[in-house]
Amino acid sequence: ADVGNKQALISLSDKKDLAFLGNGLQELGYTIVSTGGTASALENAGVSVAKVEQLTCFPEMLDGRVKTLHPNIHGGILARRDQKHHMEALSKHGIGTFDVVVVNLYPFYDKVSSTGGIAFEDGIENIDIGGPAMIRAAAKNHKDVLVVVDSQDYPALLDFLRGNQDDQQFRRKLAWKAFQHVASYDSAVSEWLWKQTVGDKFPPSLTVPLSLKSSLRYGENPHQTAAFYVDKSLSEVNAGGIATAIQHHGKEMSYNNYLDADAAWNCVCGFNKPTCVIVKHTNPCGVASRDDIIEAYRLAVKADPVSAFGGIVAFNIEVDEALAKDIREFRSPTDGETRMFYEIVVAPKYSKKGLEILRGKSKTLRILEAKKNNKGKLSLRQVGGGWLAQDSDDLTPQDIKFDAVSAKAPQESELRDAKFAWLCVKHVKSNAIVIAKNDCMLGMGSGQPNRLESLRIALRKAGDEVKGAALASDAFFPFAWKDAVEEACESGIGVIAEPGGSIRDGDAIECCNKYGVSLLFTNVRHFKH
Ligand code: 93A
Repeated sequence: ADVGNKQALISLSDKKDLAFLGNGLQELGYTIVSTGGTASALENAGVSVAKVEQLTCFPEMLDGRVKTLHPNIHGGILARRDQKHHMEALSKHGIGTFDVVVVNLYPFYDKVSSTGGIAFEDGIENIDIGGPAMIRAAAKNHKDVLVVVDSQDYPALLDFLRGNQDDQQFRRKLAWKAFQHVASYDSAVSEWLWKQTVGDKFPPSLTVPLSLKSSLRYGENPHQTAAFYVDKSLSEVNAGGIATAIQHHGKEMSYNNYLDADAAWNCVCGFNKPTCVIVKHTNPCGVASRDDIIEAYRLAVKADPVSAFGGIVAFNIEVDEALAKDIREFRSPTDGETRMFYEIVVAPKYSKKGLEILRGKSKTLRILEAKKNNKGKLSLRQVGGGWLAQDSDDLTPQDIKFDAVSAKAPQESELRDAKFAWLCVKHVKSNAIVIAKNDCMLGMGSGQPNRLESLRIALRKAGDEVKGAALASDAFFPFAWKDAVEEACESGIGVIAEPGGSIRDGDAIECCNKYGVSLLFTNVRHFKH
């Protein structure tokens, strides 16, 4: 297509695919104008380019703080092509129009969240001013200026320029993305400045920079529309968690899949030994740690095979060939026949063979590779008309003292079991009870509106294995202490861990003493509503 004297303005910090873009635009007959570093990179790629200085008749000044902030640049972006006096003003001052603006910004997130952080002054220098000004100007005038902020859009841009350029939808979409890009950038700057001002104290500034990761097929139910947003305040390099997990195989992730995978991943990352966690509807229903991960996997299934069926399986170590085979072949302990079926497997790593075998398990099985969650993150929950904000619950058993308050002190193995149960109970919805022994969950009760019911469910699941096991309760036993503590003691529990702090604590201790059960107070509560 003959484009006459069309001009493109390119200024990029991230120069990924710049040669592709530059050559594409040059082939289409565009004159390219660029800032210093971008111009050099284009020249190296064999693309002819004019420097911004040639248009502004001004050198880049103040260490680059003022490069493109000039009427000869902004006039060329902002002029309304359909307004005669705008075009006359441009020609009076010898300013040419820009038809395409491609800009990405100083890598602020990556710099300020790099390990070890950076000096305050360096943070300030990484705040891009000229870039957002160009992006905003071009996005405002998107009717006549195409604005691109993401290298993934280069092919679509070139295709568009080769064809019919009247598609206002395409232009609007780019403009939307441009403002999104600048808004999330400014949020990250503001969030960082707030932290520099108040430290990690609450409340946070709550300008969490979000960007749309994907729209989802539907929400919790098929009649609800839904989408997934990622937190951009973490640099792409450092960000852990389910939002940045790589999906190697399987059906598209659903809203509920993300919730459940997140719960499983959060839980399994809390363990140091090789561990398998199985989650159903956000609750861990099987957890086991073993040096032999296959054994851990089988024990986690065995804890509650009915619930584990159709669940999410998470590991904190690599899934290798042998483990993958076991996941593929293992038959439900319920009937010894049916092969276990899962929605998702999530792990930090897969061996080549392991991945291949899991892919063969089923077409739909979602296989996720995730990085460890970042600690100290803000946790947000929506309520009608507002948001609740809190720190994430990052306490581990290492941070907690388990005070023996009963006449009988726990044996070393009982204390280990209590800590394991405690690590599990934190991830179970309140009211939460977990029964565990020998690094293995035996039963759990979750989400019941009274603790006694959760306890009964957990006891029933643990069955005969409850003898000598550890029981953890996410909060203290209140008025129903007698029923709850007594039922636990009667069932043969060896040790109980609970926060303590009830006015009836004395009764709980007395009851444990009567049965010769050890009682540990953690002084820490792990509600999860
Ligand atoms: O320091 S700035 O805020 N002042 C400006 O006038 C300006 N113009 C473009 N930063 C500015 N830029 C940014 O420079 C762009 O957003 C881009 O990220 C970067 C490209 O610089 P170079 O081409 O020299 O590598």
